[in-house]
Amino acid sequence: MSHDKYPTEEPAVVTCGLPYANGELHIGHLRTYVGGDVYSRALETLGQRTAFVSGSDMHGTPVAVNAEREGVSPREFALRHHEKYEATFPKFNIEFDNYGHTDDETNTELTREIVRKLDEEGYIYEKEIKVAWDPIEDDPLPDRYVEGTCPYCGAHARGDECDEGCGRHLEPGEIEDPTSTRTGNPAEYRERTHKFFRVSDLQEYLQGFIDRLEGTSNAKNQPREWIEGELQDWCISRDMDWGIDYPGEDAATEDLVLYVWVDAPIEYIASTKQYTERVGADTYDWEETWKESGEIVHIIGRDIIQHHTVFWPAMLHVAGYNEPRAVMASGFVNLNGKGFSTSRNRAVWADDYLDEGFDPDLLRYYLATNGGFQQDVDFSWDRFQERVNGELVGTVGNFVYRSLLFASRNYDGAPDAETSDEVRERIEETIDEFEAAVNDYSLKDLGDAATALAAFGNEYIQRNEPWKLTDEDPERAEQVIYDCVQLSKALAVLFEPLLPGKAETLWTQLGEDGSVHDAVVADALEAPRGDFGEPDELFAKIEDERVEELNETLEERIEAATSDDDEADDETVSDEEPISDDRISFDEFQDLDLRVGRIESAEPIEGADALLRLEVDIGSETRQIVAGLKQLHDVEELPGTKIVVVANLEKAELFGVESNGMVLAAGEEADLLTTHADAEPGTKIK
Ligand code: B3M
Ligand code: ZN
Repeated sequence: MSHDKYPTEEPAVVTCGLPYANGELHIGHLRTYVGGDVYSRALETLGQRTAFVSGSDMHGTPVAVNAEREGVSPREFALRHHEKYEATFPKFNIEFDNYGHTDDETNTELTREIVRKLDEEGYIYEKEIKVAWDPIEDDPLPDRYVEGTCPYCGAHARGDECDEGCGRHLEPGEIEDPTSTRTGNPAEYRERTHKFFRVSDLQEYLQGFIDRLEGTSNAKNQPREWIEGELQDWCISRDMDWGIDYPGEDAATEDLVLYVWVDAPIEYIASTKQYTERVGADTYDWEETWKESGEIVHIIGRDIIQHHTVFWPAMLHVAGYNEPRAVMASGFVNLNGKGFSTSRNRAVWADDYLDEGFDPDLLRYYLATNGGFQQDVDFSWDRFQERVNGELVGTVGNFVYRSLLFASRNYDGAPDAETSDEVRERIEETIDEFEAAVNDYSLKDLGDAATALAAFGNEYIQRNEPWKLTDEDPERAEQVIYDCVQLSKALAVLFEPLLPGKAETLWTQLGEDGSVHDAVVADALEAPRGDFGEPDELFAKIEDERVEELNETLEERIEAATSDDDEADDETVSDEEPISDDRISFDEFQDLDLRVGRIESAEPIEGADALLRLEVDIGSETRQIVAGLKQLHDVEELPGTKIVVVANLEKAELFGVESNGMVLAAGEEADLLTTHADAEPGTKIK
């Protein structure tokens, strides 16, 4: 790997996090895959040799649990979803050079080879640990077979991941109050021998790695807390049937499979290897990329940063592979401010979008540029319409259509002229912006650069009014229109990563040879080829009635999902924690200093998914308090809210931020406690 600016001399590989082969794809999932496709196309447009790979994640409890619910074998279940994904991605112009899956031979062999290597290097050891067990069924309960309370933040969590709270990876045995997700039985812990990867020995290496890492700031900053704190070793085996058998013959490993997070990222390598096997090492050599000097760029969702910046580079390093150059971690896509929910049908499904007959490029544009890559974005059909009609129809489509129509009607194509200095310089500037966007890992900047060039085109044609010049000054008219054709050609090249289908259509309309997918940035300045006929409009306006219909369908769905939520809440009433039998004395109660407070300000804490830093007025002073409210409240609405604070709680430090007190809230949704008359901040509660 180099840290030279792109394009570099080395081959690059762009990977996308592997989707678990366990359900339908919704447009929230697509953000990562669109992002990866755009980024890899943009690298190629810069002239970087690039492979774009991914595959389906077939193993682990996310697949096994769902297969069991359906009563089919995990392999059959996973393959069915794998095939569906493989067919769906191209419908969004997401074109992997190789899309494999983790259960195939290439990945299985490579995984075993890498694990053996970790062992040979002395990084694997055995340890007896406690694992969750269903005592009634006498079954082990790895990962998603168990749920309970996160020991770090107290949120409800899955066995291997605090998915609703702090986002941490949880080791077997860590989750508190475990119950089986299969039977609802309370789980117990049993002693079992498992295999561990000595990540704790790699602290120094990982610190250097994280300093070198490029990509989005969340991926570069969030891991510091894990790497600089006490690094835990990582349990890499599981008591399960479904997965890659733990390599080795000894009795201790006989019933073990590898933890899914071992073989999943190895698929990045295996998939690249399969690509080489197909096209030949002269075209693309996977070993050069992974073992020598390639630029490895991982594109993932922000919930799996730890796996890609701690466990994965640790494995690569010990196994003698190259390290990732960059990790781009995307935010989530929300619906009306709340996350998509696959199980509750609270989603816009990939198939729904296609069934509506919308062009895939419109969604690509929206997902890739509707905010910074690492920000959470809200999906709404209104915003979708606004951006399509404003930017794609109004700016881009409008400019190229009027330019090509004028050119074809008056000159049967590009007139005889040369590009003016003004237009050449403006295109050069856009190429520089395009290159800077790739080097900054910013898809939004990439889109903004190209859209701004189209806006310039509109302004240019309006300012020069060629329709007035055809009679008055025909030569000048030819010049202006030639410039517009040149700008259109540049737009085809520079929009290709974001809008591959539309860019190809425009390329054909321009009468250019070959495919715009093979064009590089320098082609944006090459002379247009010449003849072409009347164009069709590239984009069509989305009408208000259409949006109303789409909103109605979506609202009905969200309402249904919400009433499911309510039902689910009703169910939990019976699971309510029993009232404690341990009575406390009035004096003990008096020890609590509860005060009325007023939130003055609320801001997120870098790296913490759930936490907010609050400034709270408690009368005599303003306190800094850290509270897990981020995902449950509208952060901007919080200032001004009256709350109840435990003022004499011991100070604590969360994510490096001191918390001086505690905010009281009820239940999973953190319903904030307040007063109902006008008690002032500082008033004691008794
Ligand atoms: N399948 C988790 C996820 O879908 C996992 C990613 C693997 S990437 C190597 O978020
Ligand atoms: Zn947690």
